[in-house]
Amino acid sequence: MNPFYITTPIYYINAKPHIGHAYSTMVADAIARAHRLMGEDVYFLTGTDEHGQKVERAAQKAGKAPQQFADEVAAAFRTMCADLNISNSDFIRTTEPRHHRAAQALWERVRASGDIYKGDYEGWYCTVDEVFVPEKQLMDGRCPTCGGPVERLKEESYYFRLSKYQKPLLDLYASRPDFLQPAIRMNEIRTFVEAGLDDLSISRASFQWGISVPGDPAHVMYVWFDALTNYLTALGFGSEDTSRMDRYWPAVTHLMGKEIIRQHALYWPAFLMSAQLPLPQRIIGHGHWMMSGAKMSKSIGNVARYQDYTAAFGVDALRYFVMREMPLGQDANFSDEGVLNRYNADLANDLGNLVSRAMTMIHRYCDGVVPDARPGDTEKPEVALQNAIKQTVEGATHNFERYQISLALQDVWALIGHANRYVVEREPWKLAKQPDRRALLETALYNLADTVRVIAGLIDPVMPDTAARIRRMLGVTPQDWTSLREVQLKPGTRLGPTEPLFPRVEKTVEELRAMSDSQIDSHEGTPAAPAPAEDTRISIDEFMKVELRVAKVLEAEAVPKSKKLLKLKVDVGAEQRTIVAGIAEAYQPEQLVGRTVAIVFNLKPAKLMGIESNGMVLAASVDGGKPILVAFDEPVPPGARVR
Ligand code: ME8
Repeated sequence: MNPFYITTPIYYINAKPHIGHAYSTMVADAIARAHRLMGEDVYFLTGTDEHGQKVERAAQKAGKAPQQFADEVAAAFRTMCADLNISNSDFIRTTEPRHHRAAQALWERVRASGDIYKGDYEGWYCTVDEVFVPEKQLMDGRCPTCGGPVERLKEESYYFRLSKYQKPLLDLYASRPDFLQPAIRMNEIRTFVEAGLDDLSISRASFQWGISVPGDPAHVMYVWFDALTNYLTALGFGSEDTSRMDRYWPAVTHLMGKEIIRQHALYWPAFLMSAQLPLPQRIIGHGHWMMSGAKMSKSIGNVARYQDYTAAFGVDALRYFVMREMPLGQDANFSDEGVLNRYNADLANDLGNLVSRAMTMIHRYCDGVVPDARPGDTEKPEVALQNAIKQTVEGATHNFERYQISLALQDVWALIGHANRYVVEREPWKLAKQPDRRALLETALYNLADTVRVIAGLIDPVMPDTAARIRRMLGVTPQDWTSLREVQLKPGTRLGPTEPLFPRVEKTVEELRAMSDSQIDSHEGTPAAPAPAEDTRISIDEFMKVELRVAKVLEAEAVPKSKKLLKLKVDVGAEQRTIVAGIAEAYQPEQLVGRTVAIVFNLKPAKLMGIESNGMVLAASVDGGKPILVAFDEPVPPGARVR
């Protein structure tokens, strides 16, 4: 079996995990699971990065000793892995003795190569990113990466001869163009290295929370030297047992957010070259989840918590959303509307309906036993479906190999769409009423069941629990991808009991938010350090992007089966619109007709309970109370801008 080693970044423990950390971990998990299905011997590492000034300060703020603080927050990351069904082989913490040994062993090897010397560092440091920032890179006196404040350092420091590795690094990038993906990142890093490299300060003497420099305990290692080594520690580097090192190094894929590519694609290979160790096979930098127009970040505090989404939609739905929504390398927007829409459209409608139809009809028309495909197989719709299955297996597995999970899911959803259309085309419920067409009915149901089997196999890395549930309903066991197409469903297989996969969520985004607000407290096991006070105010330009306008309610009616929603027809001056508002508990429809309200005019349309809503009515929300509509002091004509 081919060895395949996949890593996530190890996360800083200055605050609890958010969707960004959950994302990298879920993607790495899907990649690990896909490679297991490809028949490879997978080792999958994640963990926590626990040293450095940022963590030391967060612990101080929380009034705790760093180790105690680290233990508490690291536990939240470990819990995240369990919560999200992550199949990691190991969870590494940089405060563990095995890691101290490994980092010191790497330091010794680098020193033995003559690449470490002592000097004085004077310059700027960003504690949020734990990076030294050259004066010329400052932006308005702040960190160019996170925009946070930098501080002046003047201390004795050990240096790594990074400058010596400029040429070897450029040779590496030239000889292995797929070393770093996507390609755009490779271009950036190459340009950066071409501009020349300064030696890198790799120790700090002004604080304590780190791994001591061998032979000089007044210094702790620069946290990135320490952190990057974790990828070797987990394989037993620096210990007696080198079996995992021999097996999995360097068959490694390092996955991370694009903001830490420099450390991985530049520092890390340079350290490894110096230590005379083989270089990683591949580095993949993914994009950022944005929220409210900025990168979701614990330092800024604009974060979404994975727990709110797994509670409302389930773990697999969150895994599906993030992996479908963010194409490799690109940024994507995280929004409640996005999650809700994808859940109802892709999971409840497309996938859920297909599986439920296939199962229900086999139970109903064939006593719950998979029928045999009969003559009729050669008819056009059957051939087209067979071809679609073949293409999807090839396309999706190829996309998984290229780490293009979003594209792989698109492939699978195209097949789901095809199968749903096949049902409509064959109309098995009509065939069931015509005994002379029994053979075609059985063929259609066999084909559907077999398509569902393939779909379960292909979604397995992203939605392992759903795949297992579908297999239980189908009465089959897991299959390697190598046999997914050749080994088909056996006629005569007895189905298991049918269960609903993704019941539609009929709640509005506002209702879901209200639910998650009330749950937040129960998730706060150990208190995280408060995020450093950052300026989250927006500029007038940003505010002006939101078009608030006056509207007059022309009609109002209750939305059937919803306690909270009202459907409004409003006059906004130049046009009339339908808006669905979550105010039914506070207002009767007849109270609203003729009333003037304020709305968000340029909101993208959203479907609520099947009704397209074009805008949002503004209301005050008081904790635990009902919404109170915004009103105007004097009559204002519909369409007037509010600013
Ligand atoms: O950088 N969108 O740790 P960290 C997508 N300890 N991914 C995000 C994200 C977002 N908005 N925010 C965070 C560190 N991530 C170092 C790493 S590795 C040897 C040391 C994910 O806690 C993404 O993977 O700041 C990003 O690279 C990582 O969390 C940063 O986590």
